[in-house]
Amino acid sequence: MTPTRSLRRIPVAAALVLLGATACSGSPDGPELTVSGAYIPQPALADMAAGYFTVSNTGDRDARLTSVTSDLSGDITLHSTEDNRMRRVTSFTVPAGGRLTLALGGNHLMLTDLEHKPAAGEQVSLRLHFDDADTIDVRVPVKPAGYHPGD
Ligand SMILES: [Cu+2]
Repeated sequence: MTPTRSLRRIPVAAALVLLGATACSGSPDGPELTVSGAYIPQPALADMAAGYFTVSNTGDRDARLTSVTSDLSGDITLHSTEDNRMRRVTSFTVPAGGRLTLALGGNHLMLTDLEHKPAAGEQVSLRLHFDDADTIDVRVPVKPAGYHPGD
């Protein structure tokens, strides 16, 4: 029964080769992040603005957005909204295979200590910092007050 035995061995050997190849392939596992749909509504006040965007994670590990920096604002904080009340949080999770959404009425950035009052049509650069992924720079358009994505 030698032929049967050797046939059975082939799949095992092939699987071991594949596992080895994956482990050495040089593309490290981890978060794979992209940012989309970013915008800042033209603020009503001169010293405070909000920011919204979506971070998608096609990687196999969660990432955490820990802070955002910008030339426009000396103080950007992360806020969640529960029962119409804002609460400052220290980070947002971008789940593996999922997304983090910052949107009107929910999670958002709060920009205070503004360099100037941003006007519709302007572009603002934001730098997103993660605890276990590279920083991401985004050019963010300032939209007219009352703008809703999809308008
Ligand atoms: Cu807020």
